[in-house]
Amino acid sequence: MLTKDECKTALPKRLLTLTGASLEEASAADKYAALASLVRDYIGQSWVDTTRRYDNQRQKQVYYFSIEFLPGRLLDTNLRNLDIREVWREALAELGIDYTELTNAEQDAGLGNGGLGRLAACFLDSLASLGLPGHGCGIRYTYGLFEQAIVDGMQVEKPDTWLKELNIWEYRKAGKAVLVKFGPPLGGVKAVPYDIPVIGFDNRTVNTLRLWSAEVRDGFNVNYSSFGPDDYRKLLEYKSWVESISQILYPDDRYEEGRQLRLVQEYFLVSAGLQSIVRHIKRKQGPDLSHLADQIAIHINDTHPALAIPELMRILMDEEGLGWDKAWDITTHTISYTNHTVLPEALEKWPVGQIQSLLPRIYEIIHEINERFCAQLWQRYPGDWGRIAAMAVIGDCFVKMAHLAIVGSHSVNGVAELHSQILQSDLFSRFYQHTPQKFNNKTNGITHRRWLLSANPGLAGLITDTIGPGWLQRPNDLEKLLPFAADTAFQQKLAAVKQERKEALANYIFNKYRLALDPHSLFDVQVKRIHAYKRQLLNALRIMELYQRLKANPGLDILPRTFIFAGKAAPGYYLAKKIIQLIVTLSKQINNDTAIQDKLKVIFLENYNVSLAERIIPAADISEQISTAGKEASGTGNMKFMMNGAITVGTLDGANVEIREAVGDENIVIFGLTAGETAACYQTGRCNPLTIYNQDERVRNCVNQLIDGSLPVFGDEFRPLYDYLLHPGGAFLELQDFAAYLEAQTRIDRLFHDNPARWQAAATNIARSGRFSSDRTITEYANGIWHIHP
Ligand code: GPQ
Repeated sequence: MLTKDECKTALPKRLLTLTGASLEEASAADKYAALASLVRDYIGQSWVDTTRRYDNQRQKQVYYFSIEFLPGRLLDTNLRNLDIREVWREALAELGIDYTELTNAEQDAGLGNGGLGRLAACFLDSLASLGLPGHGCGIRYTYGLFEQAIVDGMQVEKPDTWLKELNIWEYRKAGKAVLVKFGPPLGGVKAVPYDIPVIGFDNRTVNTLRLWSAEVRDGFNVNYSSFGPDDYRKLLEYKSWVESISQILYPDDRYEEGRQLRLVQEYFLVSAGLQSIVRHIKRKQGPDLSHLADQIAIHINDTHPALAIPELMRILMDEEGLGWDKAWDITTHTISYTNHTVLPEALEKWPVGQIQSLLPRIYEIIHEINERFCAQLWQRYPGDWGRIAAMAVIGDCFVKMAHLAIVGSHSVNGVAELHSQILQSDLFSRFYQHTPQKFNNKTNGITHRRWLLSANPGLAGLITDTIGPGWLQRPNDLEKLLPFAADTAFQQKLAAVKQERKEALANYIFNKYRLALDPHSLFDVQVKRIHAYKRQLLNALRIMELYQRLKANPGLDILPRTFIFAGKAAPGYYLAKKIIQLIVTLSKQINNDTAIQDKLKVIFLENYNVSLAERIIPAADISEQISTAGKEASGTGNMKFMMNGAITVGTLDGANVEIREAVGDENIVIFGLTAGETAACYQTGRCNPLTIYNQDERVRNCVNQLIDGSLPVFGDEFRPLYDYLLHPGGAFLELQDFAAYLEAQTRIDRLFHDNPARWQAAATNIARSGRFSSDRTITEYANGIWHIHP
């Protein structure tokens, strides 16, 4: 066990060797680097041991393939999981170093856009913490998701230079590089793995997140001086092409543009990942791959890694000499697939010509998969051309990646009950009829270690004082809080913890934006990617309505509210950027209006990322989860808020449905059309927003403000939002749900007026949040799909 004195001597030493700085001169970033580097030493042995244990026991291992991983900062989590956080805190304090300042000096690892990438990070944490043999496989982007700044009310993007400083957590494994064969005549790209340890919670397990970086292949530099100028130019072109592959994360959330470089990234990831896995298995367990599906499982996080299917076929046939049937049997039993959305613009399809020219052999295999699949369908549904065309992997000159993923895997799951039902009854209904046994649900989860223990230490402490520490290992034990939910003393402590988090956030906001918030107002929060279907616009409209009402009647009896927004818009997503501009405009208008006596404030926080989420979520009173029913596959922010005692105002969408089941109707505020009703709206086209605009004066007043000059902007800035809202059939039913949303807000007001009921609801939310721990989710994947064991 590490002693405090050892820590106190080790840090200044390491600081000196690593950064050349003394304790007095060193910056917070230097001190962070020194401590992280010591932690890195500390886990080395457990990491090697874990790998050896898996290999020696020939354990089945899962590889989670994902184009995004969004872990955020790692130092605090790692210290905690290794159970050396307290000793280090004390040692640092005695050295005169502030622990929080040091850990906050770490750059976020932001290699993801939002929910999908953050889910992958939560899953890795749970795999390691449950002692399960499971690893991540992704891309080491030189630039992660852009940094967002708000300038003149508008989003501007700046590059995320997270690798500018040395990345302490990664180990470059040059000896484990593989060659990915594709591209222009100079052919072949070297894929170099960078391994990041994934440390389990207090269990000596260290798994691996392997991120691949593209480099010019070996021998590239040899002899080029003897080349003619044209050859030299070609070489430089090749070099810059290669380096572009792992350069940048595509910032388009749930939207696929069909860009060639993205396809290159997808193939690069799966080819490098599969080659290294196959090589490892052969080295450790011999050359016979006919039992591969019992040795490993490969999971594809959405369809971005779906080329794993033809690539594994290629390896098994072309490199290992297996025949089609055997290779197909192995491939389909190895691979499983999760769908994360039903939005049509997010469903990947690649033009045949694009795949064919970049990856001729892979295309051949996809073509053959399609031929055989269609022949099978023809046997089963003779003459049913319509059905076969709708299910084909290749159609209209496109390769449909979801179809490829379903056909080539043994398991297909959605990420919440409602979402999985929609997949079965709607989006993939024909596939469900054809192979119902493949389909299942795995409701998402979040790691309670980061989102409660670490983000909200005050609340975690209160919980442990009340029910003991068992919930850390068994999150369902949080239910032991239920008997305390109505207990006045407990409620007061809960209120005090929330107040403390709100004050901390208010301080942060004041220091950064010079805006003073009332920490006793209700913090009403919507933080997530900006997207039409998530309906930040609906939230903005009701703020406009409330503001008007308050101006008309300054004596109105409302609880003061602070509306907090944060989230990035895809750089090319015009409407989403307009929504940000509207929110910022409202904040200017409302925050400066003395007539309403500080009863309302609006703020848009820049550059939402994991570490900002860790500040905001514990401070929230109200969690806005208001997507159009049927459109949000699950949502995971909803779970983080609930676990921190916020009350959800939400539609019956995604995992909100299950949150309501868990907490009961009196502890959540549900409103709006159901998924069945929104589907009917879209189908019949009978939900014309104009009808509502004409009927409801409140709707008309708010929508008109977008164009009638009442907002403090020059010109017709918000006409596009106005047109969007009134366009028949186009919008996400904002106006259809508007009245219900206002009514939901009065219910929330009523609940928050009644202090005991409000804190009972908060406590119940926390107590029932255990089932949304990713430990539960991962246990279900491990038992139901991957068949792996601790
Ligand atoms: N999700 Cl397809 C993303 O964050 N990005 C994507 O490209 C796609 C889905 C989200 C989805 O919208 C949320 O409802 C889920 O909770 C989340 O994935 C994780 O499953």
